[in-house]
Amino acid sequence: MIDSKHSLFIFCIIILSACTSEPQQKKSTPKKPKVKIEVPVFNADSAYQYIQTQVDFGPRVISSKAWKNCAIWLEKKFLQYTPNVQVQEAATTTYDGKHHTLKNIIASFSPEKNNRVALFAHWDSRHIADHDTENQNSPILGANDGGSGVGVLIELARQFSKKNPKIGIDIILFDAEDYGQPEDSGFPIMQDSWCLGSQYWSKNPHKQNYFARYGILLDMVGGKNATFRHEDISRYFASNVLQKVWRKASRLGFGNYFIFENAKQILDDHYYVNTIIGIPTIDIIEYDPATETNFNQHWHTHNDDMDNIDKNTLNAVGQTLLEVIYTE
Ligand code: AHN
Ligand code: ZN
Repeated sequence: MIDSKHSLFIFCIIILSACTSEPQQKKSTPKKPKVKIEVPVFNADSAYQYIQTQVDFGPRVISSKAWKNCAIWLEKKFLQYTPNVQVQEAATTTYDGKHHTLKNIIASFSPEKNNRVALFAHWDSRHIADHDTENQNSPILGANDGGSGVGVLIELARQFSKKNPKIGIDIILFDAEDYGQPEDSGFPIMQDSWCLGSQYWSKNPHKQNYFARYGILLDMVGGKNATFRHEDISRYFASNVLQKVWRKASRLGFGNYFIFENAKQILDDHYYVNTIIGIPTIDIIEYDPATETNFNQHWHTHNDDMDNIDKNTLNAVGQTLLEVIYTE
């Protein structure tokens, strides 16, 4: 029999030995070895330079000299990173009754894969400065509006060529997004006057039976202190993609750019991609609830130049996209 005095003694011995003995080996169930995914580092300097090159051509208005030269440069640039580059051409008529041949520029990575994501931007710039107080009838440089999305996507193409993502990617640069009919144009109202390149591509994708799991459109992603919100068309068609992208952004510390707030609907290329070809697509677009236009004060003015481009914003968007793509 062990009396109470002895049992206390034994208890103390056990406690003491527990305290002094070597730390016991943790018994843990064997885990799957976690493969750390290496996500490349976005280079905002290179994205910035790609915007500069576009702006140096001048305003990229359909059929202009600058537009032609920029198209050649974009095609050549993508060919440095993938052999699968297509320039899709189509006849189009703008609201002012002019006839043009638009060019959508498409770069594909791992075209044989079925698991694909599409990345979009528009590469044209607006033919007028209808929100400026001066020279409203001359075209704008569109460093942010047009140039920034393209600059980020070229840098992504460079990254894909260095390290192939697991999924297939298509980068699609739409033409004639920004040739929309202004107020008081004097021409009869034309429906669907914006986004001519994306309307054409959505009806005639570059590949038969083309499909992607989801799409991400970049529009005005280079402005200083830009904020991006959950735009309403994106929310309706692709709220899971919004969640995925915004969560990645905040985990990377870009929560000051990617705000978890809803925003009004914006008619942009993603509208036609969602409604015509049915690829769930979001728009990452600068949105300021406090301004009249909901964009920044340079929007559709001659101040949309390189002074308006901030590498920190390019980095927030570019690094977030790399994180999304390389963790798929
Ligand atoms: C309209 O203003 C109709 N849509 C905004 C889409 C846009 C214009 N993005 C760039 N420029
Ligand atoms: Zn525009």
